[in-house]
Amino acid sequence: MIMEGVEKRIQSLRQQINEHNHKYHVLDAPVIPDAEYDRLFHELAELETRYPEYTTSDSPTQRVGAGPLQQFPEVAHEIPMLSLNNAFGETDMNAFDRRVREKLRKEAIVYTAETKLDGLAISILYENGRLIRAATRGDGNRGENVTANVRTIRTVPIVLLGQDWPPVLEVRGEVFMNREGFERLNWEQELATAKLFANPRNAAAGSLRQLDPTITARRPLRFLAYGIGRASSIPGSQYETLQLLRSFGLPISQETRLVTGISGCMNYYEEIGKRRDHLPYEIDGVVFKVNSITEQNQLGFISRAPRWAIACKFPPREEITRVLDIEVQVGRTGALTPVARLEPVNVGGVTVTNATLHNADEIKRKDIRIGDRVYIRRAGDVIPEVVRVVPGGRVADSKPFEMPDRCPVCHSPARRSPGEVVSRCSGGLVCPAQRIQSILHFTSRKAMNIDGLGEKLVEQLCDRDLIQDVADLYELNAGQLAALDRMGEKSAARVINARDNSKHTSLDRLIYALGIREVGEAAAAILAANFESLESLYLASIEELENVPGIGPVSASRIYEFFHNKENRRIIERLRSAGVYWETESMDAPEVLLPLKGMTFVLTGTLHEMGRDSASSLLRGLGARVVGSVSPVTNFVIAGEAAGSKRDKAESLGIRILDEREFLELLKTPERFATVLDRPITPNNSV
Ligand code: I6G
Repeated sequence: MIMEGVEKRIQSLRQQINEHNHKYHVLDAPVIPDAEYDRLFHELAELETRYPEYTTSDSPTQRVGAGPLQQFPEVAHEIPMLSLNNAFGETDMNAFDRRVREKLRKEAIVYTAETKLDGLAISILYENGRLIRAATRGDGNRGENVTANVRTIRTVPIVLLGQDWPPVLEVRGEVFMNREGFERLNWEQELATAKLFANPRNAAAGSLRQLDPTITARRPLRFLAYGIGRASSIPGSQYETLQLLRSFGLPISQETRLVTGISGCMNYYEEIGKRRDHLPYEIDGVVFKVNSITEQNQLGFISRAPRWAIACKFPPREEITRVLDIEVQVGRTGALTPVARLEPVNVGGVTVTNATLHNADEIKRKDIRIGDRVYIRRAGDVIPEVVRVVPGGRVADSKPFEMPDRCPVCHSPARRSPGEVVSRCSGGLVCPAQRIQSILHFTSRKAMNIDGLGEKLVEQLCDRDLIQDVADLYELNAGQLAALDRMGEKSAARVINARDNSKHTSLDRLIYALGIREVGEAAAAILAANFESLESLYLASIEELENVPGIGPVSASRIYEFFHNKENRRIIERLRSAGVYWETESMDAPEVLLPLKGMTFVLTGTLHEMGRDSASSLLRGLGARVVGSVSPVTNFVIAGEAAGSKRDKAESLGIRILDEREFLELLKTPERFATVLDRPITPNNSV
């Protein structure tokens, strides 16, 4: 009698725990506090210890039951685990849909649309609602028996919920790791100085294939079911199949939809493509399946893939290649950027031979060396970057990379200001690497506005040594220009005319045209308004410059440095001698150029592209207040990498937080900061 009571209690506890497990791990919606769950679990474990005769392998206490294996036994799949044919865009999808329509003689096909996780396919066999075997796909006919490991995955039920399951049910799906679990695992691996995993897929595969299930149990593996292999009965459609699996407590993707025809498929593909980076797990495409099982049977199989399903892949965006060399490039502003020269590799349809390494800190952090095998990423139109080193492939005598302490082009000293991540050439207007860019900046519309002097022309002028610096522009004659490629007398005359018209300018335009670092249009206007002549700017001390509202300490020292460089002053004097003259009166009132006036910013964390100091001066130059702590009057918090408590505080106060990419994007048109304040920022960062 008492024993009957114990057995009943054990059964009731198991049922409650299974249901709570499902609510917690699968539905993400726990209904009892953790402490209450622990209490139920302990009570069950205690009863099973006291009455071992009632312990069964399907008890929730037995997830990690088995000891380590020597090797995984082989499993034969009664129904082979096939693969899917791939489509790489709309043309392939059209062909697939046409084949299906022709074979079924139907106008429009209803498909289920699902995400294709980047994980490992497995088969889980349930008999009478109990998990009895799990196997990897292997070669499709034979896989490895990984039952003990799959039992440790919290989202896989050991006992199915409800009573309506078919007595034999083979569930198929994907084992994977979500991004958060992957990051956490690698962090733990790093702490334990253990091998880091290159990506979530490798981490999932490595974790599932552990001979010791106690190790797998500690890994954040998850499972999503996508179909049924063997079963004593199945529903009439793929969509109903998924709903049925869900009712048994099995997790299915929340992104599953029913779509009609090719337009339905392509809309889904595009929608998921946009949200891809925001999903909690990595996917490499979407899968479309003819929804009706009768129609699936009519279509059948071709070689080793169903004719009724297709995986429509996203272009791969990460590929592996080798770093052949690391070179340092010099940009217009003198920024030294290390660039990896790569063994050519195709990333998402584009051959990549170079990738940015950003700066010395990034190289050090990722420990990228010449000869390393690396992952290359290309996201949209951005410059390809080296994401990380492939573990274990390093050549024996490789050395950490050192940034040069001189500009590789003009050999002027390279400087790195405190708080900045970028080193810069101090050569200013004399550095040939900065020449073409600085001339183009000088001629640009908002600077000297010399129409017709575009990139191709400036390149030719520099290549033929007709100009060395901006002052040489005013020495050019029409004959020299007319002799250049794709130039005639008429176009040459037009350029000369525009050049001559540019001679009459304003002080703010001239200051802006000089391309002083940290001095954009707004700062140039502020300087022109405060100093009225170039001479008084030459004479200003760093302190005086710093005291100008809108000019921060970093800009102040850049301005000071620029006007105290003899070569720069010589160029300005040559401009003057060539007839360039400027009104001291600013043409544009500075207020107009202060789009961030009245806004308060806080910068926190590491900003990789421009550094916090540069960002502050830039913001101040645009009229913003930059302060050190977050308060209810803060308008924006710019959160770089490893932003901590300031970010948290901003979150709690509901203040706009921008990451570095969003911030840089907005800086391109600073007027948009005001618009962003009025509306939420879209999750895909397309501000
Ligand atoms: O590898 C796969 C991933 C996802 C699949 C699959 C799937 O459906 C969402 N479905 C089938 C039928 C197969 N492989 C064979």
